[in-house]
Amino acid sequence: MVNVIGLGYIGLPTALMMAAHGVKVIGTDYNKELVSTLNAGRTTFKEEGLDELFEKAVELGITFSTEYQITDTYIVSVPTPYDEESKKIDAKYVESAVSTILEICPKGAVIVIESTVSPGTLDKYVRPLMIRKGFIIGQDIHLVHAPERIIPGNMVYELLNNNRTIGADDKEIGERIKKLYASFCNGDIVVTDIRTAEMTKVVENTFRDINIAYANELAKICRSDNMDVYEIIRIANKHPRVNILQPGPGVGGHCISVDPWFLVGDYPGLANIILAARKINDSMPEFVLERIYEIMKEKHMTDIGRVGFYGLTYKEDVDDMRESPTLQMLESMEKHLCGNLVKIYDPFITNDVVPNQLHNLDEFLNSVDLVVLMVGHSEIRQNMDKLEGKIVLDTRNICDMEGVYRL
Ligand code: SAJ
Repeated sequence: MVNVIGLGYIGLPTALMMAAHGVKVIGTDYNKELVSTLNAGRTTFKEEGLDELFEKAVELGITFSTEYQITDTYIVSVPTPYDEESKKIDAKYVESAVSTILEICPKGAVIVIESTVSPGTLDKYVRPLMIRKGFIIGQDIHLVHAPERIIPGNMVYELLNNNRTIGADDKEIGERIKKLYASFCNGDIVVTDIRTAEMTKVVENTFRDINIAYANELAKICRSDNMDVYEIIRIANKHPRVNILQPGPGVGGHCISVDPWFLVGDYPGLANIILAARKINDSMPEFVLERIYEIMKEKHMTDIGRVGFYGLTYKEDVDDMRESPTLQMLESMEKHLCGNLVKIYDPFITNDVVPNQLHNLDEFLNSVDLVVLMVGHSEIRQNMDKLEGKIVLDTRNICDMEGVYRL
């Protein structure tokens, strides 16, 4: 039996996927409300294919609890934030999960850490916990790192098909855990050591952050000299070895905007491109605000209350708002005392989280003159005609209406 600890954006789909493929799984989370929602037969966030997977997993016997279970395999999938000041990982959730497991686990149990961690975290924070409690690692307890790689918006497909990395001290244990993941994963599963697995995961997300930063920097350069960045990227990408990503209003989500900081925090002075990329991506919400003020001036608009932000989530067709560029813009506007004036709408956010949030697309559009497209949800892509007659700032390059403003 596998006890999955942490039933968030990664832990829940992973637990369901294993259960749907015949593994006996109990999912544990300290959040009572979340556990009772799952036990009442409802998923806790929206994701393509998740409800179907949930049904299958429940049919095959998955259960959810707030209690840790006595079993031989644990998968830990808890948040790993970074400390804003030191830029280093804050491993408190991993430490607390591992400590609780150590209270109850039988001799020889395997603890698999799925959460993304900075290189060296398991050595620095997890092993000492085990040693302090008198466990002999490799005998009484085994440690594995199996970082997740699934992308929100396509999680179910990617769980089934992505290649994976498993880091273990002991090859035999690594192979055992590989077998567990192979119960559902069709991709290649590479077994390596823990340190390499930790570093590889962070390096992957950093690669994407740097590439997005390049696109964002190009957007700024092209804007300064009145060139069309999208056309330039489109043509450049016809080169067989060029694949530039898309500029946008900033990098949100809890992965790409966080993980590169681990390298900056741990290798100050060495992580130079990485730091520059982070700064460029973090500057994008402010760049969008500047574009808004420029457009308002050009259109002789004086009432910020007639500006509307379409999209609160960090990217399209997900309901996750963590590190969302829209929230960052609102925060910055609050400092200038106008953050509570703009209208906001997002079809994926049904509860009120910010002032002036509307819950209907037509009502939202009727209440504004300038629409800032912050997120390219399918809803707006399918309703572009509703933007006719509006001034539009399209930060995602999804609207081909005449006269639309872009980054
Ligand atoms: N973005 C752009 N331009 C682009 C691509 C993305 O501005 O061309 C923005 C998005 O709008 C979003 C942010 O970047 O705000 C990040 O989105 P994403 O779709 O690139 O990635 P995430 O954060 O949803 O998921 C990433 C993935 N990592 C990589 O692709 C290397 C995923 O595979 C990881 O599992 C996930 O991080 C994670 O949990 O670590």
